[in-house]
Amino acid sequence: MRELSRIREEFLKELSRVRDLKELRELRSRYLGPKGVIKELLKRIKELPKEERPAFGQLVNELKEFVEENLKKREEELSREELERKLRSEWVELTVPPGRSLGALHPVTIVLNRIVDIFKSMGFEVEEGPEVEREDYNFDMLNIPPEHPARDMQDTFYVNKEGYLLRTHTSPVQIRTMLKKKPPIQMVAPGKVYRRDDDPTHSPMFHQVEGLVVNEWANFRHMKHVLESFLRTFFGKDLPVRFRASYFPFTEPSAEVDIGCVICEQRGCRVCKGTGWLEVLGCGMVHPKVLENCGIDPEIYQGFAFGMGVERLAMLLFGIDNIKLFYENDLRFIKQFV
Ligand code: 2NM
Repeated sequence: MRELSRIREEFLKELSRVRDLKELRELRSRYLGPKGVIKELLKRIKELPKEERPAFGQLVNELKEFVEENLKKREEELSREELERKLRSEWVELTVPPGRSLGALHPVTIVLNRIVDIFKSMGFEVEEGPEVEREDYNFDMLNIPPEHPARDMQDTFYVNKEGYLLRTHTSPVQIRTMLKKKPPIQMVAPGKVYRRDDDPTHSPMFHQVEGLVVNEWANFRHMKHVLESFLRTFFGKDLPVRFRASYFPFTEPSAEVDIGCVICEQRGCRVCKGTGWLEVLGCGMVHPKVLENCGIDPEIYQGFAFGMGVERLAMLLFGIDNIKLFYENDLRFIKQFV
C-alpha cells in the first residue's frame, strides 16, 4: 500500500510537469500502456497470498481510475490552452484601415472620359489614329498651306522619317475616317497631341477631343446646339455660351466658343483676365476643299467640326492653375479627383 501511494504521488508530480498534449500522451502510455506501471502492478497480484488479492486488486483499480481521471482533466485544460494560443496567433484586426491605398483615375482620364461619354450619348462614334502621323494628313488634307506657320520646325515635332511628324491635333483621325467611311458620319477623336510649347498653360504633349459630323443637312445651327448642349452637360449648369467669329484653314465659317467664367461667375478674375469669359472650343463648317480632299462631294454633303483641349477643360472644371501638375504624378495631387 505504501508502494501504491508512492506511485500516486510520483504520477501527480509528473503530471504537473506536463507542458503540452504530446508530453501528456507519453505520460499516459507510461502509466496505462501495455507495458505501463498499472499493467506491471496487476501482474504482481499473483505474487500475493490469495486472501490479499481482492483488496490489492481493488486498490490498483482505484489508482487506475485516479490516473485516468487526472489525465483526462489535464488533457481538457491543455486542449483549451492550445486552441486559445492558436486563435490568438491567427487574430486579424478587421477594423484597421488597409496599409495600401486604392488606385484612382488620372484627372485627365476622368475629364476625357466625361467628354467622350457626353458625345456618345448624342450618337457619336469614337475613332482613334496614330500619334506618329503622315504630314499630309496632319496639314495638306486639312487645307493648311505649305508655308503656314504651324508647319514651322518651331511649332511641330518632326520625326526622322521623311513625311512623318507627331500629330499637332487629332484632325488627321477625321481625315482617315472620311477616307474610310461614307457619310453620314458623326465621330469624336480623343487622344494625345504634340506641339513645341512649354509654359504654365502649355505642355509639349496634351490631350484633345475633336469631333466631326458630315451628312446632307448639317448646318451652323445644328453645331451650335450640339456644342451648347455639350458644354452645359459637361459643367453641369446652364452657363452663358457665346460664339465669336474666328479663322481656321479647315473650316469656313469658323468660330471660337466662350463660356461665362466658371471661376468668378463673370464678375471678373485672374483666370478670365477680367473679361468674364473663357475660351473653351474651336469649331466651324468643314471647308469644301477638305471634304473634296477626302473624296466627299461638297455639292451634296456638308459638315461641321470642333476641337477642345482636355487639360484646359480639366483645369477649369477642377480649378487647377498650372498644367504641369498633370504630368508630375505627385500622388498628393493626383488622388484628389473623382
Ligand atoms: C478645331 C476647330 C475647328 C476640325 C476640322 C476637322 C476636319 F478634319 F473635319 F476638317 N477636324 N477638326 C476642327 C475645326 C478642329 O479644333 C480647335
